[in-house]
Amino acid sequence: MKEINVAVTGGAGQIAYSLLPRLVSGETFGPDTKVNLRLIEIPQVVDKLQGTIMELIDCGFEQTGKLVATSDIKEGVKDADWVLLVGSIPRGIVIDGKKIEERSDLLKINGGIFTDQGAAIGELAKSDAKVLVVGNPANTNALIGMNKANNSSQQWFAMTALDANRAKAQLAEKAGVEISSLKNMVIWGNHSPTMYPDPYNATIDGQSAAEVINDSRWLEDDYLPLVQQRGKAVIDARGASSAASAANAAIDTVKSVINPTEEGDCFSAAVVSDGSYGVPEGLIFGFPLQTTKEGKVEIIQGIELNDFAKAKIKITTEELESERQAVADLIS
Ligand code: NAX
Repeated sequence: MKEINVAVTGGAGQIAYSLLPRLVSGETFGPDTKVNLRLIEIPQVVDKLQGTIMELIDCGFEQTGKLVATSDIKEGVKDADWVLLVGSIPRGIVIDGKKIEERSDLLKINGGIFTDQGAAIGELAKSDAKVLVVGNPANTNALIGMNKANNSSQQWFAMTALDANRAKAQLAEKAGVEISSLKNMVIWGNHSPTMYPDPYNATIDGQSAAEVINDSRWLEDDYLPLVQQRGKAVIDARGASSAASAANAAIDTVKSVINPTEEGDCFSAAVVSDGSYGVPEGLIFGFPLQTTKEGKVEIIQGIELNDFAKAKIKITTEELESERQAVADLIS
């Protein structure tokens, strides 16, 4: 069996609990790949990972390789093929007596984490390592990590697949079709309420989803906020943020990156902008992506954007620009 090394931060968190078994079960990397898993946590929590490791052993998957728990990011990411950066400091936490509510404070605090993690990945992970940032604010955390890694042969992604899955599910429900009829769902921009889930370029059985639904008022006034605020709606209902669906989206992203994209489809993730679609270079931005047969992940070109889309993309671009400004000292 082929062997790969996968590192996951936030290993004792909610998302990881759903994610980890699926990483080592053969489902994600295939039945012929043994997965050595490094679980990374903060020192206060790292001991708990022994319980997770026991459970993973008890699953009895033949694809499960060596399981390691560590609070040392360098040990965790050494020779990693994949690094899933799930851990981060949530909004609302109290640090030094101050409740962290402002996005700018959150950016700075998490920025500190992602500088160290990025530097370790750039130095020690494999030269062709793939890095998926899940921890919020995901795009700007990825921006910081990627800059500190300073290793252009590695590739960084921030997760927008959960938004894409939510966006597809809502369109399928409205149109009364199976979710499998939905293709080409693009989440443009930031993984935040400014994201633009694009119903005009999404297709239902090959036809524009917007045309099939034929209700622009619903699409623009109801659908967009529904997708953009879905994370909050889950928190309000469950009393905790999305975990199983977030883990599922992380698995979807990994599979999308390692398998060629079907003809006529795309997948959603945020990657570094090369200026495509007028997005400022260097931002980590949600684009339509495809993986070629040779295994290269590319931004799909030539998608038409109507005025509504352009206005929405402008808003999310401006937000990402202001986030970049807020962490300028961490990426210089
Ligand atoms: P939890 O609070 O359950 O778990 C986070 C874990 O990360 C904790 O165990 C914590 O100790 C650990 N951690 C914190 N700093 C760390 C560090 N420096 N190194 C290693 N581990 C560290 O959160 P969970 O529900 O698992 O969510 C994790 C992150 O995903 C949050 O930032 C959350 O906002 C984000 N999400 C991102 C989504 C996306 O689509 N991109 C959707 C779901 C989720 O909201």
